[in-house]
Amino acid sequence: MTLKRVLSGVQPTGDIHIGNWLGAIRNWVELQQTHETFVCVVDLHAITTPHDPKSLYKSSLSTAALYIACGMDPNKCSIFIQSQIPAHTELCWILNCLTPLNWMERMIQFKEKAIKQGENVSIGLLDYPVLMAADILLYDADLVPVGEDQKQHLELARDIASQRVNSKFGTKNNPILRVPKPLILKECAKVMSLTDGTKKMSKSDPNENSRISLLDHPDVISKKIKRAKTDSEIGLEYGNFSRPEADNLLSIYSIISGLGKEKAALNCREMGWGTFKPEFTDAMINILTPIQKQYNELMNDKGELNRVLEKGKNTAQEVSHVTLNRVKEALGFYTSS
Ligand code: AQP
Repeated sequence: MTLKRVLSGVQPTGDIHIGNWLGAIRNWVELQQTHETFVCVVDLHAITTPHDPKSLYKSSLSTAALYIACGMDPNKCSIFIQSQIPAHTELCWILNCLTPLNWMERMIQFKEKAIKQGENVSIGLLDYPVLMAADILLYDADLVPVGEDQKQHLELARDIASQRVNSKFGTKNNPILRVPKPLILKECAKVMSLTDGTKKMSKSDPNENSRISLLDHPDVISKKIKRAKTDSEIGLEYGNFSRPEADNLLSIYSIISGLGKEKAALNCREMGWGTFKPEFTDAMINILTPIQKQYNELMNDKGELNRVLEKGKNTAQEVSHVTLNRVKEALGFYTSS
């Protein structure tokens, strides 16, 4: 029996934070046991906003090392750097020519990021979701584990595959592209900022205190949690819209403490913030310490990391080549045998 495929990735645009981890990477670790899993460092996406070449290089390796440190096993999955596989940009161009412009102008993330960039907004930023569609469709992914913020982009990838490629160039019994499904966790699908519980935790937030990065030193973690926004009520609870910080911190705590949703709620029902915050800090440091240890080992042995990325690249190349050729043949491109 062939295993179902999974594809996902994170942009090397800064330090990976607990939102990226709880909303996406945590999911991959489970899925690699039962699925053929491809995880990439989406560096081509990282240049859709202004970037520094030195940081991109460092962050690409560091992101791959963090995947492994978070539990991705190179013997069970393929880990690779997106820009090493030219098929991503080639399929992106083909899909660009099939995707209506007004589909792209509706994308919420584009609108939000474009406002921040003003006059300098690039075509690449508008095109980001088509490149993301190419990333996914190249690997015939059945499932794409992402955070809530990427749901709209996933829907776009599904529409491009079904309405713009399969229905125009394929047949019902012989579709050209597999139509992927999003996999969004119920818990922590959208981790919110520590300084504003109504805003998504994000790498690009200029306020460092808004996020906990996976590589933050314990002292920094402790300081950020001390400064995290709270309210004047006693006891933490889920789902009270007037208390977004309580919902956010309790949701994170339920996972990092290992207690689960109900037990965490029961334990913290009557807890004041002064008792909760030190417990939250301990749980966070406990869960991040082994990740940081393995990350440091990998970064001190780049040979091993390079071997993993080379192996991932080879597998990704083989798989993506097959899909790209299938698309090109269906669209009438000359392909030598
Ligand atoms: N706050 C979040 N909660 C849950 N999941 C999240 N993800 C991102 N932020 C949260 C998920 O992490 C994966 C990788 O995201 P990305 O790096 O490709 O881009 P992003 O969604 O734009 O993440 P950031 O941190 O907000 O980066 P910047 O600030 O650079 O844009 C995705 O699966 C995403 O859903």
